[in-house]
Amino acid sequence: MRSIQDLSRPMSAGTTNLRPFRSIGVLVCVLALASCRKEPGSWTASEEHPWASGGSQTVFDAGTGAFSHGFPQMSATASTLHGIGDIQFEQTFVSAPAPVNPGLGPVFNSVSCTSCHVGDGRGKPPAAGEQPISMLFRLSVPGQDVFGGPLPAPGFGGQLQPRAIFGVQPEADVSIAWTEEEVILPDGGTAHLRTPQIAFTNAYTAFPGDMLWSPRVAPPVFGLGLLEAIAGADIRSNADEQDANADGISGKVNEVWDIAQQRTAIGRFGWKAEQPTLLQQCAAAYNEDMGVTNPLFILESTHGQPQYDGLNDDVELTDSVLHAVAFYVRTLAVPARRNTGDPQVVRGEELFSAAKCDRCHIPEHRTAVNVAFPPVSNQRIFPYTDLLLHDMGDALSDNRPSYRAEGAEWRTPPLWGIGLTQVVNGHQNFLHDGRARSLLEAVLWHGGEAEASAQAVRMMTASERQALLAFLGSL
Ligand code: HEC
Ligand code: HEC
Ligand SMILES: [Ca+2]
Ligand SMILES: [Ca+2]
Ligand SMILES: [Ca+2]
Repeated sequence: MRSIQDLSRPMSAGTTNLRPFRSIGVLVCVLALASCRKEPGSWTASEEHPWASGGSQTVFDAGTGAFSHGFPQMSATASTLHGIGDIQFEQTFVSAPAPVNPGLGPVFNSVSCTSCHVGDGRGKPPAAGEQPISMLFRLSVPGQDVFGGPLPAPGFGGQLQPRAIFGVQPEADVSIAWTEEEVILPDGGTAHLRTPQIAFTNAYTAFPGDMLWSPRVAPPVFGLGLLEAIAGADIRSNADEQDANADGISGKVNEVWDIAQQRTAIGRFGWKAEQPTLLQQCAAAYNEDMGVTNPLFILESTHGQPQYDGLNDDVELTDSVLHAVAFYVRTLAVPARRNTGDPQVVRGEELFSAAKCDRCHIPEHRTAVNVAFPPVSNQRIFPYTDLLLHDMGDALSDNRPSYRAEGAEWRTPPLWGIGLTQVVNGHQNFLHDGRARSLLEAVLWHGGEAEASAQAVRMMTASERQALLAFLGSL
């Protein structure tokens, strides 16, 4: 693989206001030191290219493996650990006792990380008549636990596991039916938006009458180490909970419980930013999605429920495997943008900004200086997210609060790499429940704080919409 240092790719005309840095970079630095922001450390030429979505951890692969590359810039030791985590990410777990990867279940969603995060990319809702594989349902009942998190549903806990090991009952089956409505755009174009109707059947015991649930498809897992490396203060600086600047957008930080640190921390990961760190996100996945206990979650997800086996045995995953897997996702590189010089893409980027998409999908961040882990330190990245929660309107609400996130609030998902979804995952199902079947449908679902943005897209001419989509496709 080529690293970006080897490349001097042409910048697209007018893609950003940084263009002068390339052509007359040195001169600009001399004339306007302030705008060069040389501290801390200095920028390399390659860093100044907005197609380098992951800074120096950008890779050049627009094929099926686009999301699966390790950081191109890390030590040999780090690469080795990444490789160990890679293997673990693909391991299939089986029920205990077994010589290899025991501990699956008693109830579970899937047998390996990669079965949901296929190609390190995203999952999708099940086809008609099928059970979900790469989609899961969080459960709770109204109220909050001692940390402000959701209250587990009696008998079912915090997540529905529709599969179980031999001799144990799956918690329930899931059925999803879709209703579809036609949307007619002002220029005469049409789109079809489908809404899921979710039902749980064959429950192993009665559901609590007031149960709340939240559908989630597996999001892509690349680039996350760079998002983890954004300073908390930077995330907070974009929050505007009371909408003080009156632009209709009021991002808010989720504050969640960090188990390892035993304190409240900024939530960054998952569709509602409910996990503070990649370590905890991965540990929770082992525990809830696969039924594998580990050093952060020592109790089976069935603890306290009728199907709990009552054994207080050793945890089923070692600390070193857990850390290797977390390191693996922390060090997955970001694919470079494509076609940044295409005039349609350039026009689309202007429209993205004009429609105020960039207020939430904030294009650019600089990661904090991190002496302990230089590969993520001081990187100029283009993730297109603020990692904040936004009210997206009733139509997208799951009506299930979690920590500070209300039912209609979701974390702005990063858009980097989104144009490669079809190539990597063979589908274009977007949004938290995968209801959108194209980038346009995803945008048309935007409501709440993003209603004005969606309206701007509806009002666009067909060629403007094509340009916006071409831009999204270039990410
Ligand atoms: C049953 C499918 C499934 C399995 C198995 C699964 N995940 Fe996930 N993963 C998800 C879903 C769904 C989410 C979003 C969760 C949420 O919003 O709360 C997610 C989120 C994540 C995220 C955060 C992504 C982001 O953008 O914030 C990481 C990292 C992750 N999973 C890693 C793993 C690892 C490691 C494993 C294996 C130990 C694993 N997952 C197993 C479905 C799965
Ligand atoms: C108020 C903040 C906000 C604004 C403004 C906004 N978005 Fe979003 N966007 C979000 C959130 C939050 C989601 C996730 C919603 C969900 O999953 O239900 C999202 C989801 C998306 C997705 C799907 C991402 C995925 O991983 O599934 C795309 C594509 C997208 N937005 C593009 C746009 C475009 C284009 C615009 C401008 C026309 C825009 N957004 C404006 C917050 C915003
Ligand atoms: Ca287990
Ligand atoms: Ca459960
Ligand atoms: Ca605001």
